[in-house]
Amino acid sequence: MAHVRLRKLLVVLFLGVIPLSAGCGTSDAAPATTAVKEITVTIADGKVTPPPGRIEVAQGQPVRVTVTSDVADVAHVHGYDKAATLTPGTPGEIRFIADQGGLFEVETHEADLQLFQLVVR
Ligand SMILES: [Cu+2]
Repeated sequence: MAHVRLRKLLVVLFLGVIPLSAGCGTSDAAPATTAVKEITVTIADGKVTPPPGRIEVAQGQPVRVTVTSDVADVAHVHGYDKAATLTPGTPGEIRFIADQGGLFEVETHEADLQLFQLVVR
């Protein structure tokens, strides 16, 4: 008797898992609880605003980095290896899901400025 019940329970659990894993393929249908972390940085006269510091996000959280520079440059998120070409005065955008934990430098390659450090935990 106990065996039969356990098997039924396992079947129910197994079926219950399927809809969750099927939803993983669509990255733009993020769960409603996972708000996009918006990070906005401005570069003017070689200065970064807000001043570079650590910005924490939750692992799995979608991140959108918007960088506006007064000179042409490339913004780069290390580890995730995502980059955006910056045209003077036009915001460049980098979007990704913070799915790897750790500390990642975000910088520009021409002016070699650190924009911030992304902490994913
Ligand atoms: Cu880089």
